[in-house]
Amino acid sequence: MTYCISDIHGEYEKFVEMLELIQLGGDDTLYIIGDVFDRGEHPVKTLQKIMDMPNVRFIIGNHELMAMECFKLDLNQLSSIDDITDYDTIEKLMTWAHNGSKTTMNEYGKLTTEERHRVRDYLENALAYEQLEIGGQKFLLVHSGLMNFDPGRDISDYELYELVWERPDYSKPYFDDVITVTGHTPTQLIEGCDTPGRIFKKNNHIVIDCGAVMGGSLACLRLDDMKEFYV
Ligand SMILES: [Mn+2]
Repeated sequence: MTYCISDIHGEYEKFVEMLELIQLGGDDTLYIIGDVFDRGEHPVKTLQKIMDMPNVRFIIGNHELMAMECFKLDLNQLSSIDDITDYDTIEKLMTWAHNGSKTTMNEYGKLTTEERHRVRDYLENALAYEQLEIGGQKFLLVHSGLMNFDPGRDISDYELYELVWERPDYSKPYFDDVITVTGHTPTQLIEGCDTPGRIFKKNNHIVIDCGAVMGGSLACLRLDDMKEFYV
C-alpha cells in the first residue's frame, strides 16, 4: 500500500499518532510530500524520525528548500552591517525567519555536528517529486504544484522552486490522465473547497494539507483505495 502525508510542520505527536493509526507494513511505502520543518515545536525531531524509517520516501517542500539555502550561507560577512555587500544572504535568512524557522533552528542548534550533516545530507538527497502508477491510475506527487505550467514541459525540467512555491488554480486540472497529489495550501484556504479541513479532491487535484499546525488535522491518504486518515 502507498500512503501520503504532507505539511507536518513540527507536529511530532500528531505524526506518531498517525503512524499508530495507519500501521505501516514492511511492504508499504509512506511518502512525505514536504514541509516537515518550521512553525510547530519539533520539526527536526520529526525529520529524524522519518530518516530512521526505511519505508519512507521524502519529497522536498518550500520550508526544507529555505532551510537548505540557509544552511549553505557563509555568515562571516555579517559581523557588522557595514560589511554587508550581499543582500541576498539577509533576504534568505529573513524569508525563512518570516516563515517560522525559529523552532527548526532551536532543535537544529542542539544537534552534534555529525547529526547536522546527516540532516543536511538527507535533505540534499531527497526527491523533488515522484511519479507513480497504482491500479492503473497515474499520480504525480509534488509539494506545491507546477509553476510556469506547460503541458508539453517534462516534469524533470522544472526547477525545484517551481515545484515547492506554486499556488495552483485547483479549478483546472494539469493533466487529463494524471492526478496531482500536493500539500502546501491548507484545504481551509482553498477557494470553493467543499471539504475545508479535510482532503480536497477535484479536477485531478488532491490536496492533503489539512492545516495540522494551525489547529486543523494531520491527514494521510492511501492511494490504493483513497482511504483517508485523520488525527
Ligand atoms: Mn509549503
